[in-house]
Amino acid sequence: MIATWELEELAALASRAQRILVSTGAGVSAESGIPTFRDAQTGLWAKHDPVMLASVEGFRRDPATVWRWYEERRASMRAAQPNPGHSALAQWEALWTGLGREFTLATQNIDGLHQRAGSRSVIELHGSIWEVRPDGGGFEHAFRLEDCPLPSLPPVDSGGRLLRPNVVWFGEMLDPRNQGRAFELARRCDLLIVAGSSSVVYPAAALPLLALEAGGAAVAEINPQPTELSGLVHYRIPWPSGKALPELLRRIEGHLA
Ligand code: BV8
Repeated sequence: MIATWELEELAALASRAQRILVSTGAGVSAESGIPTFRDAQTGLWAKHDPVMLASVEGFRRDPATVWRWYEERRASMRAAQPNPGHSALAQWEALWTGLGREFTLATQNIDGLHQRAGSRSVIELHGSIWEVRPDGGGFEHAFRLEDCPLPSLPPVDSGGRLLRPNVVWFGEMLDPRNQGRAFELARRCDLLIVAGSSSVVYPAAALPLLALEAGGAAVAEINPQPTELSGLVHYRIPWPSGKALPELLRRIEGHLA
């Protein structure tokens, strides 16, 4: 199987990497039972119009409906468990930290499953479904609100101000601290892996392009389906991340032994 040969080459290279950036999308949480956005049958966007729901306009127009959608997702994310792909990334980070090397995760996912699996160095590019902030307030006003179900929809703060999910909606800028750090890591890394992303949504999708442009990194993609990025990467592992990541880590450990 071609993937095994590429996996072995990637593992040998990864075992020598000093600064790793892994960029994850909804596909990494798919094996935890959380629907991705694009899968036609189960995709979130198949049933809803993301611009209607994951946008400021949609929220301002009907905050209760948007909150019902987020409440539904909070419940399914709360019930979900990290899968072997999440665990392998957490173990890999611990291994690299122990070796005095750098390992950072930049995720488009808002479910918090990377942190529940034990990952520490996580940049939540699109925010967190477990955080809220006053509508109109900046990222610095965010705070955790993990009650599930929420006491009232839409939730308000003690001053009666409407609260919104602390996520990045379409047409909104990312938290510049997160975007700046992820972009800087993409330019400096010597290995960038994109796992479980259709690489369609920007600026997150720019990370592998920045690494390729900087010229110092090997770039790999883990995705059962081809994407816009597939033709540009050095390694492509067409496996589910729950299978590819543990197998990759096992081979890396073999090279380090
Ligand atoms: C911004 C949080 C400045 C909310 C999300 C035209 C061209 C280029 C860009 C634009 C454009 N027009 C507008 C834009 C900008 C826009 C954008 O990129 N649009 C796209 C659709 C073209 N971006 C923005 O608006 C961003 N802000 O740019 O600000 C600006 C301002 C104004 C105007 C212009 C620019 C903000 C984007 C953030 C939106 N928020 N989420 C919430 O979740 O509720 S996006 C959301 O969808 C996710 O966070 C994620 O980013 C995206 C879905 O992507 P994926 O995670 O990749 O998931 P997807 O379902 O697509 O793919 C899953 C993949 O997994 C598949 O490939 C599948 O094969 C694979 N898979 C499945 N199972 C597995 C698997 N892989 C491995 N293992 C498995 N088991």
